[in-house]
This record gives sequence, C-alpha cells and structure tokens, in this order.
Amino acid sequence: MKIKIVADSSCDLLTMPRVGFASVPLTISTDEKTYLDDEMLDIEEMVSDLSTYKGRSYTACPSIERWMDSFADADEIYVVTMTSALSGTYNAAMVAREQYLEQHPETKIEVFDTLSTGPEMHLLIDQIASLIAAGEAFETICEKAKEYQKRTRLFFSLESLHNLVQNGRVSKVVASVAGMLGIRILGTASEHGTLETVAKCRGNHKVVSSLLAQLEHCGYAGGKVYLAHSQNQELAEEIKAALEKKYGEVTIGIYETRGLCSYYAEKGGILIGVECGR
Ligand code: X90
Repeated sequence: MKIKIVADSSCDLLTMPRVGFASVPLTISTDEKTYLDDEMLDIEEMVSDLSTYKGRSYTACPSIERWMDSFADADEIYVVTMTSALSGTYNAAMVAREQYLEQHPETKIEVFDTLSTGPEMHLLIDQIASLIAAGEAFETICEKAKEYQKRTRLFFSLESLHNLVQNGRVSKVVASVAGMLGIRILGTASEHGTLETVAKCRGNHKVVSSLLAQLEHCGYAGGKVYLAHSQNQELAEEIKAALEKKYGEVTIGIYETRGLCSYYAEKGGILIGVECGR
C-alpha cells in the first residue's frame, strides 16, 4: 500500500525523510514572468528580480490538475494546505479530492486546512509522518493529527508588508502600520487563519522579547520549533539562543523560506512554528 503526504509549497519543504512526499507549487508572477515554486526555483534570483521590478506582482494557488497529479498512485493521501482564509489553495485541493475520488473511489484522502502556513505546516507534516511510521490506521492518523493542530501556533516577524498589502491579504487595520521604517510587525496566524498583529517592534531585541512573551502566553514549554527565514539567519540564531537560554534544550530546525513564503515574508521576514503546551 502506498501512503503519501502532499503539501503546497508554502510549507518550504521539497522532500521528507522516510515517507512518500510531494510539494505542489504555487506560482509567483509579474506581468512579464512566472516563477514556479518548485525545486528548480532560484529564490535569490527571484527576490532580486522582484526588488527591482517596477510593476505589480501576484501569486496563484496550485490548479486542481496539479493537485490531482500529485495524488497519483497513492492509496492513502494526507494533504496539508496553507490557510483557506488567505488562499484558494485549500479549495483547489478539496475540489481535486472530490474529482479524484470519483475516478478512484477506493483511495483515502484527507485535506487539512492548517489556517496557517510555513513552519506550522512543517510541524503537522512531521506529526503525520511519525504517525504513519508508527503504523497507525488512516482514520486514527487523521484524528490524532487534528488534535495535534490544536497544540501548534505560528508567529512571524515582518519588516515589510508590501506584497501582502499589494495582494489584498491583510486588513486595512494591519496595513496601516505597514511601511513604517525600522518597525517590524510581530504577528500570529489567528484562529480564523488570518494575519493578526501582536506587537510593533523596533530592532531584533524587541522582536525576541515580544516573541518570548507571546510564547509564554500560549503555554509554550520547550516543544519543537521550526524557524523559516528569508535572508535573516541572524534573527533566527538570536531566537534560537533566547529559547535555549530560557527553556534549556529545545529541538529547533532553522532553514530558508522557499518561493511563496520568501515573496510574502519578504527580505528579513521570519516565520516561527511552535508546539505549545506540554
Ligand atoms: O493563493 C495565493 O495566491 C497565495 C496567497 C498567500 C497569502 C499569504 C501568504 C503568507 C506567507 C507571510 C507571513 C505569515 C502570515 C500568516 C497568516 C496566517 C507568509
């Protein structure tokens, strides 16, 4: 029996160890060029192209066909998508599921709307992978994975909201603080899967202290953390050091964002997925 996890490319993962995995790319485009967020994408080149591009830029969710292609040949499929509140990705995956099941009624497909993105998706993907490795049944895995989703959170620090505003993904209230020089927005994925501002910070130090306060507030007690950053290894390392200082040994993975998250988090942006509670 073939088991597979499929996620849209905003999870920033191209491969997963010891489990069938496929990343389904979103696209980033200008009026002149389209960048497919797959393993071939040169992210530095895209970011640099876009920084000098004068016109508008856009993104688009994966097509139904792309989702269906990613399902091919598997018997049990776990689909992990970014927030349905900000993207059509989840809807496209649901339609793909329905159409696929019409042709392959014996296949099992569950679609998880993470109401989040990036490293919080990564945490869920890891969790599903370990439940698969433990030999749990499909239905049990779905149930346990949904329970696990209640224990994870996403925070992020952004230096610019330009692309989020340009694409209408943030509310006017949030947008009004955008563009302030030297101010970073510390935000979180709200329970509705939208972007919620929790603090305005001047400098890395303030980002780290505000983040620690937020983590304490959500019951973080040293659980697993993933940090995905867009050209900001320095802040990632500072957060790692602060977490280790406060909580002792913590499992932390640091890596760079791929196309979609690099586009929206922009240069200097960082996304932090955490396991809360004990
Ligand atoms: O369908 C599409 O074209 C994709 C639209 C994606 C819009 C949001 C991407 C967010 C990426 C930026 C900071 C985190 C915000 C998370 C709020 C839930 C990362």
